[in-house]
Order: sequence, then C-alpha cells, then structure tokens
Amino acid sequence: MANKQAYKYKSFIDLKYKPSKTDVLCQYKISPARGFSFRECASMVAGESSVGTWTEVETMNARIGKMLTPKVFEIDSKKRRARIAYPIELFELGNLPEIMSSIGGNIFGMKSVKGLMWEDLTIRKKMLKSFKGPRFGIKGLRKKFKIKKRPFVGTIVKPKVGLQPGEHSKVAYESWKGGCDIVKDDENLTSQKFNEFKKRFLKTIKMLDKAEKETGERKAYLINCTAETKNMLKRIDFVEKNGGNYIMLDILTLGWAGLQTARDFTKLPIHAHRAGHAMVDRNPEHGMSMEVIAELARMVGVDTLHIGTAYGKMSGKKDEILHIEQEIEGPFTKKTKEHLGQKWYGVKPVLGVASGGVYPGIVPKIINFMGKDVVLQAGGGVHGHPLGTEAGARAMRQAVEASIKRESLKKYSKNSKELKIALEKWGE
Ligand code: CAP
Ligand code: MG
Repeated sequence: MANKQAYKYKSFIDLKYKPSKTDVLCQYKISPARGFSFRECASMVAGESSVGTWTEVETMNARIGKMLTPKVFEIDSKKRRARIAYPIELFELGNLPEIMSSIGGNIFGMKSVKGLMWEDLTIRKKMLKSFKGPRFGIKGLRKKFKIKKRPFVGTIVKPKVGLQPGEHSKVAYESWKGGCDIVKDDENLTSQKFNEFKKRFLKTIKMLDKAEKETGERKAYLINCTAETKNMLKRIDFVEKNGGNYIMLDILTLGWAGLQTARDFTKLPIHAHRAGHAMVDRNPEHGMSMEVIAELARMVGVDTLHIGTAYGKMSGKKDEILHIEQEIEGPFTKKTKEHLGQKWYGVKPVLGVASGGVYPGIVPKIINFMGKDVVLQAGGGVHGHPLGTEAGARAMRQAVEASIKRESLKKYSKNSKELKIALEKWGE
C-alpha cells in the first residue's frame, strides 16, 4: 500500500532544457488544486500526458525515460503558465485521436489540477506532414470560384431546420441570385425526415446551376455531410457524383477521426463548422483554445473555418480572433510571451469565416479588422431583410462593395435601396 505521503510524479521540470527541432510544444494555463504547488502540477501534467502516473512503477526503464520523457522547459507561475516539450516519438504520426488522447486527454481530469486550459501548440514539420492539410487553400478557392480579391459573401439557409427540400432550394436560389457566393446548410441540418439529404442536394444543386447561368458568377453549395463515417462517405460520394462543389462538416461533433476520413476521401473543399467549440474554449480556466482547434483543423486539412467575428453574436475576443486568423491564413506565427510560434512549411492556408450575428451594417468593421481574405457569412442578416432573401443578399454585396471602395455605407446606400433598408432595420 502506498505510504501516507501522496506520491509525487517524478519531476519532469527541466528549465535548462532547450526544445529540439522535433519536440512538439504545448502551452497550458494550470490552476493547482489546494495542497499542490504550481510546479508539482506542471510536472504532473507533463507526466500524465506521456509516460507517468500517480506513483513510480517498477516496470519503468532508462530507455523509455530517455526516449519519451517530456520536459517542462518554461514556467511562469504568476501567469500560471507552463510550456512542455514532448518528444515526437511519443505520438503516432497521422493519428490525431491518439495525439489528442495524450496532450488533450487525462490531464484535464486530474484532482491535483483544478483547472487546465490548453492555450497553444507548436506542431513540428514531421507531424504536420503526416496529415494532408487543406486541398485548396485560399488561392485555390479564389481560383475555383473566380473571386479574385474581395471577401466571399455567404449565407446560411434559415430557419436553421424545418424547410422542405423545395423550400430550401428556393431560399438558396434567391441567396445566390442576390449575390451570395456561398450558401450553406445550418450546423444542425443533415438528413432529417422533413429535409432528406439527397432530395435537398439534387434540388439545390439545380438552383445553383440556374443561379450561375443568370448571374454569370460561380456559386458554392456547402451541404452538411456530418454523419456516422460510413454514411458521411456515402453522402460525400453522392455529392461528388452529382455535381457538388463543396462539402460542410461540423468538425467537432464529427470528431477528429471523422474529419481525417473525410479529408482522405473527398476531392472537394471542406467547410469546417465549429459547433461545440464553446464547450471547450469559452472558459478561460479550463479546456482547449480555439487557436489549438484551428491549428489542428489546418493540419488535418479544411479549406474554410469559422473563427468568429468579435462584432457578432458569439463569444470570442478581438485579439484572439486576429491571432487565430494569422495562425490559419499565414505561413508562420512568431513565439511571444503569450503564444508559441508555429511554422507551416507550405501547408496551405485556411480561409477564415466571420459568421454569427453578421449583417450589412457591420461588414466594413469586419473587413477592417479581418482583411479581405475572409468569408462574410450572414444568416439572419440576409433572410431577415424586410424585402426578403434576394434583397438581403444584395445588401450584403453592396456593403462589401462600399467597403472595398472605402465609401461609407450611408453614402453608398443612397444608390443602393437594399442596403439602405438594411441599415434602417439594423443600423451600422
Ligand atoms: C450564424 C450561424 C452559425 C454561427 C456559428 C448560427 O447564423 O449559422 O452557426 O455563425 O457561430 O447558426 O448561428 P446567423 P461561429 O448569421 O443568423 O447568426 O461562426 O462563431 O462558429
Ligand atoms: Mg448555424
């Protein structure tokens, strides 16, 4: 029986350690439970996520210790921050569920640690390259949909669920006709009785073709293929075989293995909805940050990813959203006091999606804040327009045009009736 004194994890702290080029780095914010020091908790997090457990084991040996022991190489107890370097041999490359079971697993439930927030991650080249990364990237999307510079304009068919396939396809057509480049399903619409997947797809893709002919613009339909993986693959296959040009996945409810399976299978761009992210990233004291989710999504390979807007209805602070945008759209991010650095070694960028309470009046602010490499996506902000969906889409495009021309919305709305009415209803 263990003696009274609680066994302390073998100390994994080595503040002299300089991480190697292949070490995977994690940054955690750690809140020790009563009776445990910060250093002890940092060491326990390192141990429990790798080779350790609550007590020394007779079966441990020097070879394992040398090869697989992580090092806590930086600690800032004031900020309750620890940075841990994990030997890459600890992980099965190409297997994100296993990686998550290590650095995103048991450590969140240890009694000795009251709160643990996984803030950042440095993924090394060898691990990055064991996944496919985005198939299209921003350049590929712009080429595929012939949108040279401006932000993409998207909408979500609303109400979220309930429309039948014919009604759904009509709303999609009006959105495309009015100027949306993208129409997506909502995150909780897949293949319910009232709107079955194949029926919805066939009717809506017909409307896409009609809208493309009438507008002379390329249009995208992001049909939600989230399902049990065998079903998901059947649906993606159906979309590919019937003229589809995009798929949408709720990547967190689908799970990392499901996303890997879809990425390995499809030839189409993947739109990553992040429904459920706030379960893990909203409480700053416990969970995993949207930045880590975004890095993992880029590594596996999505083409567009919701990252928040800061001006909309959902949580997410401005500086956090900007940093995530850099992380998914840039070639690298630098190490700072707050963040670990990340090099992407040519892994294609992911186009950020600003969505959630978006409407024409806040378009200039979002473009100012997030730049032009963004999808401006409005559901209520299109279908809530007093003159209806087509007018709502027109108003969104007019707001984008005004912003690109650096004209005030007020001035631009003088010759744009739909924008004027949107401003009267929702303001700027
Ligand atoms: C937006 C939306 C998206 C949110 C998700 C919704 O609709 O379709 O799911 O954008 O949030 O269902 O709320 P509205 P986030 O335009 O009508 O708000 O983008 O932050 O992941
Ligand atoms: Mg939605």
